[in-house]
Amino acid sequence: MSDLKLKFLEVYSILKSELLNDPAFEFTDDSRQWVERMLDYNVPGGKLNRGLSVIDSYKLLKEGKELTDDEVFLACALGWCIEWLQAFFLVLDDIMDNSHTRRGQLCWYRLPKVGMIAANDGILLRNHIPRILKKHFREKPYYVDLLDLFNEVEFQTTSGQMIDLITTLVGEKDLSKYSLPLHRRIVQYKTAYYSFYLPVACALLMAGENLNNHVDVGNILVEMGIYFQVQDDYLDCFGDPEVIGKIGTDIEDFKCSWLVVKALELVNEEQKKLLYVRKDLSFCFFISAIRIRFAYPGKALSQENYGKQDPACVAKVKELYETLNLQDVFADYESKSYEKLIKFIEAHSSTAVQAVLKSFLAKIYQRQK
Ligand code: DMA
Ligand code: MG
Ligand code: MG
Ligand code: MG
Repeated sequence: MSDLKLKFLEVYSILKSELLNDPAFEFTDDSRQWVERMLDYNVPGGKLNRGLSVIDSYKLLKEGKELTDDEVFLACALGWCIEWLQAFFLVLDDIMDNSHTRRGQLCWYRLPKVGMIAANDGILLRNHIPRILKKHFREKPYYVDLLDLFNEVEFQTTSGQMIDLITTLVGEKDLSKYSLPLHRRIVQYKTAYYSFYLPVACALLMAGENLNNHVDVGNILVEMGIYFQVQDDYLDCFGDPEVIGKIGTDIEDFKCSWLVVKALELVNEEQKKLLYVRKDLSFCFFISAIRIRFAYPGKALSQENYGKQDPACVAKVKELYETLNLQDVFADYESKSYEKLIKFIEAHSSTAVQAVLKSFLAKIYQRQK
């Protein structure tokens, strides 16, 4: 493990112990144990890319100047605030997406002792962030900006999650509204701001910068975040669960995934029917289905496969994705996105900023997890 990662994990232990001894709450042994177990289960087990990015970015912005111990600690603490934010979103996202595993273990809410206590644990994780910020940043000139930044990004992410969820509403299941612009809107809000813009914005604030002067950096980071979520959508279906640490649920959940959007662009009428049956036809379909039901009792009623829990339906959708060569379509998207992002980055005036952005892109290009 790199020294930086060791240092980062050391700071996790310090922040955790501060939270477990927060004088604003009278902990009992039971409650302290619960929170400790909940934190260890949900906060540090990921790739830590977002958290570590704060320190990397801050270093690059300081252009080679050695960081003081205090600066390293503060950059780590901000990195952990992002990891806490991520843990908060993931604990709740897994409930809402009916997911099974996360980071190679059962989702927190799936543990028999936890269940819906996970909903409150998610809120608690979110509440830890301002407590960390207050303890370590209250006296900093950028404290208010930091609070505001976390609030803004949390609002954007929650709004993204909202549109991710309401596009799948049962009763209105209709794939014809799924398109690239809708997909882009969802992933920009639910993923890009907190995963890409936030770490760099934290580093910029620490370096004394005004975020209003860095809108261009933000735009590039948002583009990168969109590319990152397309990868996530791809890996949901084509990734190895052993490697990504989670089992995909996008097909079952009727998600507006990049894959289904691409599939809809490429299907013929026959193949489209494998995914869904159009709403305005569904009454006719319903009548004929009843006829079929009478004629052939026991026969399946529907040929729709997208958005169904049945593993046989999921397999049909995956089969269609393979017939349509979506792996190749994705590989093409991936290399084109890379080229486009490199061009954006190289157009930026600051070489320090270019270095930050290029190091980010290198970390995610062709990722398998
Ligand atoms: C997740 O989107 C977004 C947030 C804000 C957690 P997702 O449900 O595709 O993520 P995952 O595939 O990790 O469940
Ligand atoms: Mg999810
Ligand atoms: Mg989700
Ligand atoms: Mg996903």
